[in-house]
Amino acid sequence: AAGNAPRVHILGAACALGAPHAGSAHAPSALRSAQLMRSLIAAGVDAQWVDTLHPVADTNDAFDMRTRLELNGAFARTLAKAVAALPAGVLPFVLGGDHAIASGTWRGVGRRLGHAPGLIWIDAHLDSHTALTTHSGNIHGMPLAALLGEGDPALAAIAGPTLDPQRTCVIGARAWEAEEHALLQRLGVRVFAMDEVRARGLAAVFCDALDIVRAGAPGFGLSLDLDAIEPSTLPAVTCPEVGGIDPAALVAALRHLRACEDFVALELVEYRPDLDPEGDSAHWIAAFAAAALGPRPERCKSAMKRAPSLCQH
Ligand code: 6HN
Ligand code: MN
Ligand code: MN
Ligand code: MN
Repeated sequence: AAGNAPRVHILGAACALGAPHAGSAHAPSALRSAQLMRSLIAAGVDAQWVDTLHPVADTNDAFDMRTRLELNGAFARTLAKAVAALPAGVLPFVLGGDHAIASGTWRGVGRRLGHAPGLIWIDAHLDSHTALTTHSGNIHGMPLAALLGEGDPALAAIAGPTLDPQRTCVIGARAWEAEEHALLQRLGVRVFAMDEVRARGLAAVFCDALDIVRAGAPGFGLSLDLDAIEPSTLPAVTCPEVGGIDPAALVAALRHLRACEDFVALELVEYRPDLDPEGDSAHWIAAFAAAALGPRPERCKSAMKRAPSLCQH
């Protein structure tokens, strides 16, 4: 691989205990044997699959809220520890699983940095319920609130820094309940809803998002919930919502991350291989990962630290 390519360590998080369907638990094994690794290596990414973590149970069907919180919290704690233990200098790429795993991933990333990372959360949803406001009872609707320190301690008090709402933003939201929207507003998290993405274009919104998450402290990450993408092109997700992000536009936006030396971790969640018999969704997943993780462009090295330079060409 090229000398300026980040070293990527992939961790599978084979947990669907936060979702109403168990299919996303099989995403790591499906993607590992599909074109993901080949496509990363072809893109010049120095990627190594380190481990795949498994939860103690396969489905959340039978569990009450207390048990769901404890089981998802236990998995997230294990994941946070595994992320924190990766060697210094590598870029963690966490592959879910449903989005509840994020409540562990970003605590672990914060432990590596020694402070809260900035975080771009690309999602059709806001994932900002607590156990007291949830309508569905599904834990994958809660991880962003938990990372911001809100809700039950089983999810919200995992070891590691709490996110700074001023350095957190959501892109692509189009389906939420009032309580979770009110929480993000109260905390001051910027939400680039799908209407705004459509009106201004993803590139412009993504540049604004980079400015938000890169301000104030070094180190930011991206959590990509695949249900943010338009489901007629990427249908293999647990909670599809019509009117999503164009996948080609997302590939173009993600390429900007290559020029950011302070981009420190990637998470990709909610893929359901059981809904993807032809591998069409897996093809897009490989394209997103290669776009975000590919080698840095040599000629841009001197401008790497300057976010505005990304947005003015
Ligand atoms: N996800 N707001 C809904 C709920 O069940 O609380 C949807 C959550 C979806 C979560 O896709 O990561
Ligand atoms: Mn989500
Ligand atoms: Mn979602
Ligand atoms: Mn640009």
